[in-house]
Amino acid sequence: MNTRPQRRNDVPPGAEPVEFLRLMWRTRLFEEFSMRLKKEGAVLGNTYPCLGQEALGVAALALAAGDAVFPSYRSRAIVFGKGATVEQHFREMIGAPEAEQGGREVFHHAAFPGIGVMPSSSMIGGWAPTAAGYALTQQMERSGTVTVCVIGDGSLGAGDLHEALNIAGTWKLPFVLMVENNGYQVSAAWSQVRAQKALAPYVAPYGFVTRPVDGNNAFDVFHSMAWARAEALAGRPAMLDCETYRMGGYSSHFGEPRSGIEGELAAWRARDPIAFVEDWLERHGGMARREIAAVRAAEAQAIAAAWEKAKREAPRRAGDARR
Ligand SMILES: Cc1ncc(C[n+]2csc(CCOP(=O)(O)OP(=O)(O)O)c2C)c(N)n1
Ligand SMILES: [Mg+2]
Repeated sequence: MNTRPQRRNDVPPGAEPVEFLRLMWRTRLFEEFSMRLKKEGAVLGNTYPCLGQEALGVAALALAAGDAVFPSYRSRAIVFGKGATVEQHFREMIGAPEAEQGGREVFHHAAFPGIGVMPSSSMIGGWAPTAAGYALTQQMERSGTVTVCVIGDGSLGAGDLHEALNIAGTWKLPFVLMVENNGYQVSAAWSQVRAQKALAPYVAPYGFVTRPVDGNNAFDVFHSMAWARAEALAGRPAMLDCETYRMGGYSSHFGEPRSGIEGELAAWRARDPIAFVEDWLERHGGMARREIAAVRAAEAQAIAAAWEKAKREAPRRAGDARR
């Protein structure tokens, strides 16, 4: 069942690497910004930063508009990749009247169904059965679209994940399981909670084709999702085992619960997914360093402007964390 194609580094047809960079900076800077707002007491919602895992969002750029994504709480990049905006996120965060869920949902669970971003859950793995159900609808309606269920590797221990995978594999649903395999669940390293780091060996027997992915390489992520989508549509549910690393804390309220990680953190920092694409753009993409720096600056400016706009839209809520 396992499919192990070569990892790929070439430019995917139809994709613009500079778009990869925009998406990754948007994610990183937005999460830095929202963590700062929380620290200042300007918002209630907590952030679960995907620092170091931003390249996984590029998977959204290999999807069709009608495809659905059920994200994890650390999947901000793929939510932005599907087209959710920073403004929409700020509206959720401050409970603006125009917010998609009226601001009643914690913003890391905010869904934007119109663009295929579906609801997550506080119960890890809890959204897998819902995602499989959505894929069943897609199959019955012959919609030609797929459902991507994103989970952290810690969800392997959740029973409902296995129920969903069993049915997705048996019924050959147009279902893609994308694992943010960062090797930790909160402070527990993978070796404390499972026998093998890779999740593919656990998922393949349910009837999935699987592929190991360098989750810090945006190009590999893009190719892999294009492959997985085609497989799932052809009646072969697919699983992407994306190896990556959480370079930041667990969340804005828990901070960093891991200890003794200095060595591995330094090693993964040297593999920063944003630096990887920036180097590629300089070496192969014909961009000067100042043009590359301008991408980041433009995203930072857009985020600050979106926050100012959100505050104007809902002046009674923004800046008042007690509500
Ligand atoms: C069913 C359930 N059990 C326990 C928890 C508590 N919990 C929250 S996050 C988490 C670990 C998740 O790890 P992982 O899925 O690897 O995500 P990561 O934080 O590494 O991105 C746990 C156990 C929960 N939310 N739901
Ligand atoms: Mg994890």
